[in-house]
Amino acid sequence: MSHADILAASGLSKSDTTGGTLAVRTPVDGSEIARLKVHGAAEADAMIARAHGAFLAWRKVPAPRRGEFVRLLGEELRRQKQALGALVTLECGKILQEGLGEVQEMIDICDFAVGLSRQLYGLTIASERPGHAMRETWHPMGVCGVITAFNFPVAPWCWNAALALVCGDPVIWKPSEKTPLTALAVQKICEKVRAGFGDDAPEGLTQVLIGDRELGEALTANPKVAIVSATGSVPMGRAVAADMSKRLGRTILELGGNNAMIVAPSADLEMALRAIVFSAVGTAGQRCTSLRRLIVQEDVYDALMPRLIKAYEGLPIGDPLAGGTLVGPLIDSQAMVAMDAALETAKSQGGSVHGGGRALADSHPAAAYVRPAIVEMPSQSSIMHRETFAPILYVVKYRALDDAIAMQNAVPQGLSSCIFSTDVRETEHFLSAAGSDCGIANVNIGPSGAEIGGAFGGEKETGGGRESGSDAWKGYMRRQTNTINYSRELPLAQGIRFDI
Ligand code: UN1
Repeated sequence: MSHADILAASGLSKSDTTGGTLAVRTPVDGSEIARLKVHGAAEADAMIARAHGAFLAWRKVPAPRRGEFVRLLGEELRRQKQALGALVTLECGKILQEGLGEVQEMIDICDFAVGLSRQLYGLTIASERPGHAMRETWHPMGVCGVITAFNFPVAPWCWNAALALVCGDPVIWKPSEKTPLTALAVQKICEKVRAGFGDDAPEGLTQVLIGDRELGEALTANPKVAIVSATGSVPMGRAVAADMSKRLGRTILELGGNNAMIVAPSADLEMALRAIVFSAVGTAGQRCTSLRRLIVQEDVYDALMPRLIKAYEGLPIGDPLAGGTLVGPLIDSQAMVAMDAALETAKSQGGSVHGGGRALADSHPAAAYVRPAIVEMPSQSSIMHRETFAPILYVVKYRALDDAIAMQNAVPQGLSSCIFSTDVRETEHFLSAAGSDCGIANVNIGPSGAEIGGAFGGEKETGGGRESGSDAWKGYMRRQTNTINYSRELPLAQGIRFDI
C-alpha cells in the first residue's frame, strides 16, 4: 500500500491533508505526507466554549446511554482497525503489529468503559445522627483536555476519552505536532458515530486541536477546562502542572519512565530473554514503558549476556509496514542525535557498547533507523538516571536483591518495573511496600505492554496520574457527599448544642 493509499483508507481527504502550514513527515522514509492547517488560540477558546456547551447537555444524558456512544465508537474502531493501525505505523514508525495493537488497546478500553457506564458506583455511609442518611455520589466533572505524545498517538487519547465520555465529560484532544493525522482520522470516526447516534450527543462532544504548545497552554489557562490529562515529557508535565495549579484545576499526568528489570538467579532465562528484547526494542525503545535498565544477578550474568547480544545482532530493522520487521525507525533525526549523545556519555562513564549507530542510511537517507544498543555499565551512573527515548539498554550487575531494588528505585522516574525470578520470597518482596516504588510492578513479564484493565501510571517524576482501568474513572468525575435528614429533629454532628 502506498502512503497516499494509507491516508485515503483512513478516511482523510486531500482537503484534510493539504493547504496548511504544519508539515507532517513519515518516519518510514522521512517524506512529507501532509500539510495541515493549524489552530490559533482564539479557535482553541471557541472550541472550549463549544465543549462546555456540550458538557451542559451531555452531563444530563444517562450514563448507560453515554456508554452506548462509546460502544458504537468501539464498533467503528473494530471496523477500521486495519486502516487506522496502518496510519499509526505510517505516522509514528512503530511496526504494523504494534500499530494494530494500539488500535486494539482503543477497542479494549471502549469495551471496559461500556461496562463501566453502568457501574459508576457511589457509597452509602452510616450517619452518626438518627434519621439521617449519608451517601457519596459521582457527577460529571466538565471539559477534559487530553494532550498526547507521538509514540502512542491514539491509545492514550482513548484511555482518557472512553472514560471521560461515559463519565459525562466532553473531550478536546491536542495531539503531538508529530502525529496529528491519526487524531484527525479518529475524530472522523467519532463524528461518524455522533451522526448516527441521535440528538442527545451534542456538537463539540469530541474535538481536535492541531498545533503547537501554545494550544496546550490555551487548555491549561481556561477554567472551563476542568481536567487536563497529559502524556509526554517531564518538562511538558511540569509546565502543565504549573499552569493548572494557578487555577487549581485537576491534572492527570503520565510522564517519563526509566523502567528496570531485575533478573534473579532462579529466573527462566529463555523467557527473560524474550521479554527483554520485546520491551527494550519494541516501538524502537520509544515507549514510556520501554525497558531501559537491566539489573542482572552476577551468577547468571555470563549465561544471559552473550545470548542477549546475539539476539540483538539478528534483529530485523526496516520498513515498519513490511512483514517481518521488528525494529522500525525513530521518530526523527533529533531522536537519533539524542541516542548517539547518550551512548557517547555512557562510554565516557565506563560503558561498553554493543550495537548502536545508524542503519539503512543508504536506502533511507532522510529517515532515522538505528541499531538497538546494549551498554554494559560498571555501575548505575548518571546517564542511567535519564530517560533517552531510543533503544538503549543499560546493563549492570548486582549481588544481593536489596541492592538491585535500591538501584531500581534510585532514579527520578517511577512508572514500570519487573523481576524475573521463580523464587516466591523474592517476587513477593519485590511487590511489597519495601520493593519496587513504581506504579507498575510485574513478575516474569517485561515492564511494557500493559493491559487496559489495570490503572496505568506511576510515581515521582512520572507524575502520579492514573489512566485506563481499575478506578481511574474517578479522575474524570467530581465526588459529592450527601447528608439527608429524614427525621423531624435537627441534631448537629459531633453532639454540638446550638439552641436558638
Ligand atoms: C506509552 O508509552 O505512553 O504498557 C504508553 C504499554 C502500553 C502503553 C504505553 N500499553 O507499553
